[in-house]
Amino acid sequence: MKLSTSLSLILALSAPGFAIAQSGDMKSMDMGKMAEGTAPKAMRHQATGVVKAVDPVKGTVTLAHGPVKSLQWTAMTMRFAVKDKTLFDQLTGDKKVTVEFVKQDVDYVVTAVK
Ligand SMILES: [Cu+2]
Repeated sequence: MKLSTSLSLILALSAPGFAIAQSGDMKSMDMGKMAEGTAPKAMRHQATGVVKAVDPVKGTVTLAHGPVKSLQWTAMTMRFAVKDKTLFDQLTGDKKVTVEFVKQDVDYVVTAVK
């Protein structure tokens, strides 16, 4: 009797804890701030490269960038999404830039231009 009581107590205590951990994980996908510094998803990367093309309407920039160690990328030319339209002020053709970017779902999103 005593054993089954403590068992159900353990179950009752651990079940909600599990649910909280799960919803916390879900939230970190939307709220990058909460996961910042802990989850790889929220990690900021930096790349230096030359602006090859910009599409402010679609909100994308094509960069010929050098190696990105944090992602084990070699140099390549690729398209990034651009988080804020005001960043296009600094993203002009053939300009050499250093950008900060994060992975967001399947996209790499530029969050800052230096
Ligand atoms: Cu790349």
